[in-house]
Amino acid sequence: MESIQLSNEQHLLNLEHRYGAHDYHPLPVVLARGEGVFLWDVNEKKYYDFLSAYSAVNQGHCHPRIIKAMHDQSATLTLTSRAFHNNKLGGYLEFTTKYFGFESLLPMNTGAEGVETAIKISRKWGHTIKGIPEGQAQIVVCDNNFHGRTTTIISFSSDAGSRNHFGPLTNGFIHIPYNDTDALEKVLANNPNVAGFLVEPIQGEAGVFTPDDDFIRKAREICTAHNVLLIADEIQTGIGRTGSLLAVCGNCSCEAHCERQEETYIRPDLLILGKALSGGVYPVSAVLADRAIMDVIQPGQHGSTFGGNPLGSTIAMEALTVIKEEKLTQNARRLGKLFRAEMNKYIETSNIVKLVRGRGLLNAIVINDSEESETAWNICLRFRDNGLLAKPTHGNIIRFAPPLVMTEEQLLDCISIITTTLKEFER
Ligand code: IF1
Repeated sequence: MESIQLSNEQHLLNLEHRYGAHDYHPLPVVLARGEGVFLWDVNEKKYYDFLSAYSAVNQGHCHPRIIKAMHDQSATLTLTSRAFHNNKLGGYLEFTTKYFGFESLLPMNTGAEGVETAIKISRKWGHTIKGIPEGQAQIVVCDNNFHGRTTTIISFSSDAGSRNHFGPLTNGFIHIPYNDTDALEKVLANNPNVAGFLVEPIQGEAGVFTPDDDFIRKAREICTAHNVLLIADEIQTGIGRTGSLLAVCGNCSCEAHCERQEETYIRPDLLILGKALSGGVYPVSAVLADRAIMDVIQPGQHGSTFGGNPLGSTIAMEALTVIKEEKLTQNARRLGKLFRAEMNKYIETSNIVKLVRGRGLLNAIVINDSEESETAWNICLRFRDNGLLAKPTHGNIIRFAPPLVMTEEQLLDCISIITTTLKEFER
């Protein structure tokens, strides 16, 4: 039986290679089933998922409540387009705007569509409300950002691989170093045509760079002082991942699951959500803003075929309810502290890991080798052999982002797998 299963796995890999665009270099594993924090490959080998589909599966794979919501709605009505109203969108809009504390929501599908939507809203606000000369609106972005892969978004990417040969690039973006509010102040003080500042509260793809604790608060103050929109891309960091409902909440102390009773809550002008907004079950993204900003968009000026469909609306409401009712944000905060504490104990005696960093259950380790080395990749191959799936972000950095439903016992088991595997690479 073993030989037939192996050929099945190789057959599936061959199909991908032969018929698919080669736009990824996946870890060599073919997955067939997921439940909670676990994945199984085509040979029924079981793994802990330590990537969560890049933080889209915060609620765990195939969460029964979300699957039931999807199943029931998918047998009733999936899509009407926005040419007509449907009976789920209104409830979703009310539920989600109140959940995050904004007056309105523009529903889209992928994260990149959410970012593009926020760019369009900010530019139009700049031209029609702030009074920036038509076509001159600028948006400030950070070096080493990741906001998606459309041609406008890669126009302001620092990553040559994401940007090269895709020109002509979209103009209107000004780069500053990440975590540098002096640079932000300087640009905004000297350029009246800036409409917005687009920022990840923690830079995920760049290698889980956590900025200074007061970075977002200072950015909020500077944007307010210069009448510039603060645009928070929480597609990867949001919805409980960092131990706060939103990473812009910072290290607030409200254990009441971020009901934002804390004055520390830093409120962006535009909030972009995606990924775990649907629990990884269906593409759902959203841009939230108050009316004074959102209403620059009038009928016929923006939208999408699937945006706001009854199936996605239903799924997203259940996915958000699961986060709150199962207290997954608090779990992420508690287990994240445990993870970094245990990893730091190991690092004290390790010569293969330089450091661990992150917030909540969005963490990364930096491998003590050059960015060009294969060490991080080889470590992830051995993690796979030992029953845990993770993948390097850039070069020598490995991101660790398990589903937020993980238990302490499971996390300690994963830490054992991680440290035992890393010891194989000790010099
Ligand atoms: C890939 C990275 C992560 C995101 C933030 C917007 C988007 C993403 C902060 C766009 C998407 C995904 C895209 C996926 C891999 C993954 C990724 F490695 F690309 F950079 F997570 F870090 N803002 N991130 O993280 O959302 O359009 O994909 O729904 O493109 O390889 P999307």
